[in-house]
This record gives sequence, structure tokens and C-alpha cells, in this order.
Amino acid sequence: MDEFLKHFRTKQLEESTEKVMSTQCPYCSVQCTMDLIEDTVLTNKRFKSKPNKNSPTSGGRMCIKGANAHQHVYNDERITRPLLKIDGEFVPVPWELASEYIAKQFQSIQHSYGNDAVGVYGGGSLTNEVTYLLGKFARVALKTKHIDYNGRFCMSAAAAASNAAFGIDRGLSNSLQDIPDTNCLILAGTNIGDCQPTIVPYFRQAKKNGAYIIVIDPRETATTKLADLHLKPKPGTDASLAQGLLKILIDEGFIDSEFIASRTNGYKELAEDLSSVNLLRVSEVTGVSAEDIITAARKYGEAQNGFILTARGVEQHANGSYTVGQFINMALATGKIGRYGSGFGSITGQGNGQGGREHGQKADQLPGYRSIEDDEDRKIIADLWEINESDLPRKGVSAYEMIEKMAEGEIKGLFVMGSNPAVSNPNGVYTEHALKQLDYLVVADMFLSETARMADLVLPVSSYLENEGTLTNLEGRVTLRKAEKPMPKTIKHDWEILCDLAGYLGAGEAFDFSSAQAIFEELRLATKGATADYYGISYERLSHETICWPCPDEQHPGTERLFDSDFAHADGKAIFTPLDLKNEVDDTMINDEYPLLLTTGRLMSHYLTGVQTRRSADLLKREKEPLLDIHPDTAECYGIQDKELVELKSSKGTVIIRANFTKSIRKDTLFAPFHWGDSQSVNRVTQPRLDPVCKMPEFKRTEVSVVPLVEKAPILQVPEGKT
Ligand SMILES: Nc1nc2c(c(=O)[nH]1)N[C@H]1C(S)=C(S)[C@@H](COP(=O)(O)OP(=O)(O)OC[C@H]3O[C@@H](n4cnc5c(=O)[nH]c(N)nc54)[C@H](O)[C@@H]3O)O[C@H]1N2
Ligand SMILES: Nc1nc2c(c(=O)[nH]1)N[C@H]1C(S)=C(S)[C@@H](COP(=O)(O)OP(=O)(O)OC[C@H]3O[C@@H](n4cnc5c(=O)[nH]c(N)nc54)[C@H](O)[C@@H]3O)O[C@H]1N2
Ligand code: SF4
Ligand SMILES: [Mo]
Repeated sequence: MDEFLKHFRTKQLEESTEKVMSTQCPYCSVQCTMDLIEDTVLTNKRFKSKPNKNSPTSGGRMCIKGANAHQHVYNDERITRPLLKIDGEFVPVPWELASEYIAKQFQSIQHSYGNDAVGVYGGGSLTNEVTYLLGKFARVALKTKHIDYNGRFCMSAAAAASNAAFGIDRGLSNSLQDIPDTNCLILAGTNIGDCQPTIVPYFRQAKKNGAYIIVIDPRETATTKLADLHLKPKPGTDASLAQGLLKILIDEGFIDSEFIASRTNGYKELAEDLSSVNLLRVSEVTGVSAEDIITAARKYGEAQNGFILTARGVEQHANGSYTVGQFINMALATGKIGRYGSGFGSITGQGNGQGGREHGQKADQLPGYRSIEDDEDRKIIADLWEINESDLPRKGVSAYEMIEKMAEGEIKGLFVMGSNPAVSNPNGVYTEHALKQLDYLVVADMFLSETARMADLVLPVSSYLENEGTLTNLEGRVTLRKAEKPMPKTIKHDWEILCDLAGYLGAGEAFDFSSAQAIFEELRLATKGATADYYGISYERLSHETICWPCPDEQHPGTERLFDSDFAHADGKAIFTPLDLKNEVDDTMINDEYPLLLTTGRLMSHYLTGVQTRRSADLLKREKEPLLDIHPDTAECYGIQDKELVELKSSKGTVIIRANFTKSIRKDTLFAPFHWGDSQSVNRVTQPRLDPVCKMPEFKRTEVSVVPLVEKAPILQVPEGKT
């Protein structure tokens, strides 16, 4: 027996192989680098992830999502063949047939209803190369103006505010390396503790070095644990809060008059308007005490260096871009920007949330942040793409407005790549109805997501381990993700799919690419001299370094910190966002029928609509179902018990969800994550109120009611002595 075991073990060792794949996490905007170790013993594969130090941003760290990301790639539910829906059932078909079918269906729709009857819907997880190609595919192969992407729900408010104030939109003005040396941090509506956990050490170090940290969030979170002061405003009131803070900064003499005079425009008017802001009123609107507002303002004002960082908590509102503008006003008025240790940033969300918004998958945009309505930009891109400028479509509409056009029958065909719009759009019931109205829906994905299930044809795509390409992280740092796992032969890369389809649509010549690198070479030319200038970045350089854009030539080191001497407006000055009372929060929507405010967001273990993380066993077991956070005092008013199923209702729809008692949330506010689909999708209740400037929906503030799911039978009194 011993002999046998010995022999078996030796055999096992002989047949055990270890393969190390260097990669980058497919999830959030930090883009942590790691090695995935595949250990094969006989036919059994075991995986282990180890962070590596290839990224200066994550510095050898990864979080639980990164450590388990590979699990979705090896999940049995992954689709490996094109699937055509026949009589309600998906049937595997060859690629040639799938591509030909798609081309024919889209062409037939366009023949009957015009080119704009087919739309394209992209995402911020796609690489820069695919983002670029998807924009080109819509405009050159399909010749449609209708293309937009999920970043509309993510970065658009911050992008609009940054463009208006600074003339450029890059997530962070400074590298994260500056954070430890700052003296005061304001974290407004950002939960880095759960959403970008590997950058938390920069903040901890700042605190150790004496920095004062202020967190603004209606809930206690992993991030508020870092805070010296936690302001807990009512959802949607951040613009008023920022105005209150600025008013104190001005009244108490914390402004930097020299910076204002030499580097900004519009301060005088703003200061005049701010004189009407009343601190007691701000306190009443926001629910934050005047004392705390004063403390926060003084701490930021007194600090020699300071940072303000925002994220979706203040941005995903019908006044999101205006609110971000109010926070930027604070940085400008105190001159805390454009130098080491001081700056402003909106923390980017998706893996390529930054690059995804630069290279042309937005309705009004061409690569490099060029404008599709600017004559010069149109000419440059039309020449590069070898088409007539007059054939380049003009701007289309935003993501949710595309959904409306589907419901109205104006968009009849849709090509989705890298998004799950059925779950991530607001007004979920209507969105589902709109997608069902389509004559032809094609989805390119790794899984039968809630949207893919509705499709007429689904195309299987490569995963992050298989698909090489560049991604731009929250610092504006361009990184090259290697792909060391061979992909199943029946699957294609996103870019290959686009090139093939373009061929079937008669535009093959403009899509004659044989690698991601070849596409990047064209992207470099398209962005040369543009705002997001990638011309100086090459795969060769990225194989041994990471580079922050703008990077105009190959000798240029890249730009880690913006605004040292100039802002990006023509005169080099930044512009203050004026006060506009019609943008202030409207409380009249809360009434007896819908007396509570729901806000939505993220959990540590899941990612967005959960298509990938719900298929990663170790992540799913941490958080199995969505829970509705509710204060026990509030729950008592509505007769709700802890962990019981409740009906959450708004004027748009209903969700059945389990109540979770927590004293960490405001009593007038509820919180739910949006990582689940179908009847558990929280977007079934959210409102499609859009920011008028950037069209961001109001994901973070919905008037709702909540009741127990099952009307409880009256509790019977058991007479004494009987059982
Ligand atoms: N674990 C995990 N990490 C992620 C993601 C994920 O899905 N899961 N997604 C990635 C993406 S795409 C994004 S965009 C980012 C998002 O990153 P964040 O914006 O940090 O995440 P959210 O949870 O949406 O919202 C942040 C905080 O805003 C608070 N909040 C809600 N309403 C308000 C309000 O009215 N005012 C204020 N001041 N705060 C409010 C919420 O309580 C929440 O704690 O995360 C990225 N990282
Ligand atoms: N209520 C509420 N709703 C929200 C938000 C909120 O805070 N609250 N946040 C919004 C935000 S910030 C965002 S970013 C959106 C995101 O929402 P979605 O756009 O729906 O994002 P995902 O859930 O990541 O969906 C991406 C899909 O693409 C697939 N995929 C991943 N990588 C690739 C790839 O490389 N190629 C292809 N072809 N497919 C790929 C995945 O399997 C998945 O099915 O949700 C928004 N919706
Ligand atoms: S989810 Fe974000 S923080 Fe976590 S490993 Fe991935 S990139 Fe890093
Ligand atoms: Mo996002």
C-alpha cells in the first residue's frame, strides 16, 4: 500500500504543472495587476491569484474581487458559441452564419427605416481599442448616429462639470502618490473602502501623517471609518452643502485671492450670489448640523494642502453636474489645485471608465475627446477613416434616451457590447419593455446576461484573461493588459467581431486589423493633438511602463499632474460654476404615498449588475442576495421585521427585497445594491429623471414606500394555561 501511495504521489508530482499568467483585474478603475497561478494536477486545475507590483497605482495590492475574478472565466455558464434564438430557444450556430444574419437583419431595418434605426450600446469595461473601434463601427460600418454607452450612468456628471470648470475631463488632477502628503481630504459620495479598496492605504497614510478626513455620505460605510468628521446629508442635497461650505470659506477669509485673480473667471458673480445663502437653511435642507458644516469648512480652509474627491453619491442625481461644479468651486476659491498635494478628482468607476469615455463611444464624441459637432475634429477623423466628412453622422442621444427611442419604435435594431442595460438603466420595467420592442437585438457577452437572454442573437466574447488591450485607470494612467490564457477556438475577441461584421456590412477595408496593437496604432493617430492625446504612447513603451495622458510624443514622460500652470480653457483659466437655484433639490416629490428616500450603490463583493461576480462562487457566497438597509426606528413605523421580505415601491415599479436593520443609515433613507437582476433589480423602482446637461439619471434618490410582503395575520392572544 505504502509503495502504491509513493508511486501515486511521484506520478502526481510528475504530472503537476504550474502556469503563471500575468494579468490585470477586470473590475474597478484601479486596475490592480496580478499573477494568476494555474496549478494542474493530473486533470484537476486549481487557481490562486497573487498581486504583483507592476502597477504604481495598486502597489502590489488586490481586493477580494480581483482575487476571485478568474472564477467567472472558468464558469460553466460561459457561452462558447454564437447563439441564435429560434422559437424562443437558443441554438448554437457557426460564426459565418451569425455574422451574415446580423448584417442582413440590420441592413433590412436600415433599408426600411433609415440608418439611425439601428443603435450601438457600449461599455466602460471594453479596452481602449474596442471602445475606439466600436465608435468607428457605428459611424463607418452602420453609418448611424445612435451610439452611447453605460458610462453615461457613471462618469457623465463629473465629466460635464470638469469640462465646464477646467476645460478637460480626467478623473484625478493629480497622481494618487500626492494623497499621503495632503492635509485635508473631503470625500463626497465616494465609498473607496468598498469600491476601490486597494487605494485606501494612500488615505490611511495621509491620516497617519496628520491629515483631517471629512466623508460626506448618508450612510456609515467602510470609508466613513477613515473619517475624522462624517457629514450625513439627506440624499441629493450635496449642492446646498457645498454652497454652505464655500460661504463659510469666504466669510472666514480662507479664499486665495491671488489664485482667483490670476487663474480663474467668474468668482465675483458667484461670491455675490453666495451672500444670499443662509447657513441655517443649508442645515435644514441637508440635515447636517450648522456646527459640523462650520467645522468641515474650517478644517479644509486652514489646511495648507487639500483634496476634494467625488463619486457617484453626489454625481448620480438630476443635478449631478451642477453639484460637482459646487465642489470644484471650493477647490478653486481656496487655490487648492494645480500643485503637489492639492487637487480635485472624481473617482472613476469601471476598469476602463476613463479610456471608455475618451475614444468615441459617447453620442457626441470622436476619439481623443474630439467633438462630433466640431468642423475641424470631424475633418481630421473623416480623413483618417477615409470617408467624406459629410458622411460622418452627427451627434445622437444619451443611453437612457436611446431606450426611450426603442420604446417609441424609432430605434429598431440594437447591438450591445459590454453592458447589461436591462438591469443598469433606471426605470427598469419600462427599459425591459423598450428592449422587447426591438425588431433585432444582438448582444456580445461572455454570459447570457439579463439583456442577452432577450436577444435574437448572442455572440460569445473573450474574457480579460484572453483579451489583450490597453485600459486607462482612475489616474488617467494608460496600462497594457496582457492576455496569457489561450482562448477557446469558438470564441472571438470583441475587436474581431467588429471587424468581421464590418466586412459583412460592406466596410471591411476600414476594419482591416489583425491585432489590438494595430488598432491602438490608429487610435494614436486619431488622438494626436487632441485633448486626450495618446500619440506618444505605444505598446512598446507600455510593455515596461505606465503612462498618464496627455502624452504628445514618444519622448514625453506623460502627465501625472494637471493644471500646474494652466487650465485647459483657451485663456488658461478655470471657470467657477454659477449658482442657479432651479438646480437645487426638489423636496415636493416626497409625499404620503412615497414618504422615504431610496439611494442605491455597491457592495464590496459584487460588481455592477453582477453578471460576472454572481458567477464567481467565492464572491456569491459572501453576499447571496440584495438587502434593503433600513433604520430599525423607520422599520418599526412600517411594521417591518429584520430580515423579512418587503415590497419596495415607487411610482415606476416594485421590488421584493429582504429588510436589513442597521443604525448606520439616516432614518429617512433606505439603501439597496443594484447587483441583482429580474425581480431583484432595484432599478425597477428608480426614476428616469435626467440631469439636463449630461443626462445622468437620478440613481441616488427615489421617493419610495415600503411595506411587509405578507400582510401579517393578527397575533392571537393565547389564553393563560392553554398551549
Ligand atoms: N465593490 C464594487 N466596487 C466597484 C463597483 C462595484 O459595482 N462594486 N463599481 C465600480 C464603478 S463602475 C463605480 S461607478 C464605482 C462607484 O463608486 P462609488 O460612487 O464610491 O459607489 P456607490 O456605492 O455607488 O456610491 C458611493 C456612496 O454614495 C453614497 N450616497 C448615496 N446617495 C448619496 C447622496 O445623495 N449624497 C452623498 N454625499 N452620498 C450619497 C452611498 O451611500 C455610497 O456609500 O465603483 C467601482 N468599484
Ligand atoms: N440603481 C443604480 N443603477 C446603476 C448604478 C447605481 O449606482 N445605481 N450605477 C451605474 C453605473 S456607475 C454603471 S458603470 C452601470 C454599469 O452597468 P452595466 O453597463 O450593465 O455594466 P455591467 O453589469 O458591468 O455589464 C457589463 C456586461 O458586459 C459583459 N462584459 C464584461 N467585460 C466584457 C468585455 O470585455 N466585452 C464584452 N463584450 N462584454 C463584457 C459582462 O459579462 C456584463 O454582462 O450601472 C449603472 N446603474
Ligand atoms: S476590484 Fe478594483 S481594487 Fe479590487 S482587485 Fe480589482 S481593480 Fe483592484
Ligand atoms: Mo460606474
